[in-house]
Amino acid sequence: MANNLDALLARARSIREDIVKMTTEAGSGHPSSSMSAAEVVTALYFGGFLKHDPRSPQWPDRDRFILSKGHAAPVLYAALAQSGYFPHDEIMTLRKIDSPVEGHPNMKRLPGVEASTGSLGQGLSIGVGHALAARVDGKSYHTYVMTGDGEIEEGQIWEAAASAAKYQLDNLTLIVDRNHFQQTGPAEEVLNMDPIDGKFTAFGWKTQVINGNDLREVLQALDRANAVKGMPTCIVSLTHKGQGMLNLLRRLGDTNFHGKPLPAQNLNEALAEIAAS
Ligand SMILES: Cc1ncc(C[n+]2csc(CCOP(=O)(O)OP(=O)(O)O)c2C)c(N)n1
Ligand SMILES: [Mg+2]
Repeated sequence: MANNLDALLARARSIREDIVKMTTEAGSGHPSSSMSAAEVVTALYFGGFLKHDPRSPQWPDRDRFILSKGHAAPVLYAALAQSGYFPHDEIMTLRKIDSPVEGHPNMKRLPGVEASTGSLGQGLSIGVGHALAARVDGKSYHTYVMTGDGEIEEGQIWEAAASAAKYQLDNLTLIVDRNHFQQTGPAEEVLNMDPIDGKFTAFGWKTQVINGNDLREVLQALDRANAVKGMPTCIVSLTHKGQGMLNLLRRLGDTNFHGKPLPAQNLNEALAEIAAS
């Protein structure tokens, strides 16, 4: 387990490096939104949770991961490329004309992308559909969805939450990336959704609140989610937007840094901070 944990921590660093490199090269994108989610995505793709086969992206029995906060596409692209879904150097074509590595995930153009997302609020409904389909088809795959904490202000999230509880979807796990910021400022100030876990509990979900930038806690939470029967699970994942380059963001005077790539002159500083994390 210790060796495995070290390997996963190295993987999370490598994913963060990819995130800052591809967004700086693109000159646009959402590195801070991507970096808060690195431990969860690392645990899913490399920690043994997602049953998947990069050589067979449409394998019917695969587990699904739906990145509902589609603007955090770089964290998904890094995980998919490092898993072998497409050549790793393609991440550097992010947001370039004609590249399938689009600003938001496009399931029609890139293998491994389960849903075309970016219009916030839709991914949990898609996840409910997959989870219900698994039941209808008699399959045992698990569906994971990640939303942002600002994103859960969308009404469609709560329609999906009510449906998932009604149908007792214990094959569905939602991770809310609680990084405390959304586009225009602190999430709690724009529209306070606290208590997030209390709301999901009231909707009939099993809930957990964890430090989502602590890989060990993430692994334990995903394990516990797998053991829940008769109801869906929501993991409120307390994270930092820009985790891995927080010192740099503080120095730049913007710890939200929403939708901003790092300027090229700050890239090496970010990479050094990631390497030391
Ligand atoms: C329906 C919809 N409205 C607005 C936007 C523009 N938008 C993109 S990211 C974002 C903020 C999302 O905040 P949060 O869910 O907390 O994600 P974070 O970037 O903090 O991970 C907004 C408003 C969008 N993509 N979709
Ligand atoms: Mg947020």
